[in-house]
Amino acid sequence: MHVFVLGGDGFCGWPTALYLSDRGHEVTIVDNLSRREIDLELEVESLTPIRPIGERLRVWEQVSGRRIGMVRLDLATEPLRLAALLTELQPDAIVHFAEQRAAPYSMRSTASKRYTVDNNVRATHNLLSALVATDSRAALVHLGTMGVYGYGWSGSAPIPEGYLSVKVPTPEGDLEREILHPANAGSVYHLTKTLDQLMFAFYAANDRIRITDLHQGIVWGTQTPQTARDERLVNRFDYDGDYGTVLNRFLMQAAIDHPLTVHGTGGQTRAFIHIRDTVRCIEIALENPPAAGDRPMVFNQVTETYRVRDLAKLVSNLTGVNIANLPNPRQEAVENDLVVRNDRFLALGLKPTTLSEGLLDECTNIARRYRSRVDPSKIISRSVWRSGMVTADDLVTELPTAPTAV
Ligand code: NAD
Ligand code: USQ
Repeated sequence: MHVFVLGGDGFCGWPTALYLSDRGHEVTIVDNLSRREIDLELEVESLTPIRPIGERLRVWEQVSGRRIGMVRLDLATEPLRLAALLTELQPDAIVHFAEQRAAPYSMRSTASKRYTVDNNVRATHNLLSALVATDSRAALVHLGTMGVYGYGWSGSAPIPEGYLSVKVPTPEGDLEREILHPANAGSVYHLTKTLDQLMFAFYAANDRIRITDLHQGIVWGTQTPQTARDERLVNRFDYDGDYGTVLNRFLMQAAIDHPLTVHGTGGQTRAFIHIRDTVRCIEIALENPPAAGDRPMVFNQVTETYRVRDLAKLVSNLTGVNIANLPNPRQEAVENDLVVRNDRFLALGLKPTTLSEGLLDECTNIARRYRSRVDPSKIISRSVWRSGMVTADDLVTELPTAPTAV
């Protein structure tokens, strides 16, 4: 297949592009490199030293003998270029990662709220309308999020894969219907993903576009077999208070002996998936598109659920680092249960990579290796959901010296 990977320079997109290329697909990355610009704005860098995209692609060609195309294009503001690209290259499939994906960044300021909505909603709609305008036959796989369902809305009832069976009372008796699961966004970022869902429902019904929406949990880990082939192919590792996600942050914090930054009591339960499973799930989704005319197919792209405080205990027990309970900068349920169905990926052959000491170690080792790149002043999350919410002071102001090797 010729696959477009939109957002292919990012944390999930880069390893996916390499994996698909390694599996023999022709891959074209489309990315406006906005994520690298946000690093500059936040004055923070990936813990791992990611190389410029041109160098990444040259190295991949050297080590694999396979070429990946790259088009620098803003999906949100360049719909005509996008349409021209679809006409010229006629992709068989498109994987859409290209959105502003950090909930804290989306709540940081009025400008970042507007940017997140403008970027994400326009990118998705420009893509859908360009597919129609160019009569493209490409199947679309989009990265959505578990956060569209919200946390705690259905108590301990398992969250279905996208659609909920309901009974609609009518004078003639109940009508059985399947509706999109009610949207319960917990941030402006998550809100954009719920809007994406409505656009998908419309374009699948009206224009018969084949759409798969992957409701992904929090991705952890950093390397895949492909990104590990050469240091210059290393994947991103975000650790800062806006873009760093909880488990990777804990692993990085353990590597520099920084107390683990649990928000509140850590009673929040979330769904997780390792980056190696992310790339495999994308492949499975590409191989199993819905038929034209079908409603969007939804998969829950998760392998495990954990409570934040249990993750902190696990990392603390493994590494001896302390746990700090900090004021929570987010407006979210203090405690929630989470049971998620993921039968579809399992049925299609996913063998889940579960959280194991080995993998936690591998990730902590990467964090240890690049520990000198950590800026401790970027660790505490300071983007608050409502003005006036209290945030913690820095727990560490200087990077502790590295333990001497024996
Ligand atoms: P990322 O920020 O690392 O990568 C996103 C990429 O998209 C970046 O390279 C960025 O430059 C590009 N991009 C953004 N807006 C664009 C635009 N308008 N035009 C062209 N390119 C644009 O994010 P990620 O962690 O790789 O996440 C990828 C997708 O997966 C996102 O849609 C995110 O919502 C979803 N997701 C991520 C996680 C996670 O834990 N990282 C979990 C669930 C879902
Ligand atoms: N948390 C802490 N301490 C930290 C960081 C986070 O306790 O140092 C808590 C947060 O308060 C939250 C939970 O951990 O309750 C998860 O936070 P996160 O930053 O790891 O994840 P989240 O904001 O939900 O966003 C991430 C990705 C996003 C994706 C989402 C999947 O950035 O792109 O959509 O995970 S999901 O959570 O399933 O919606």
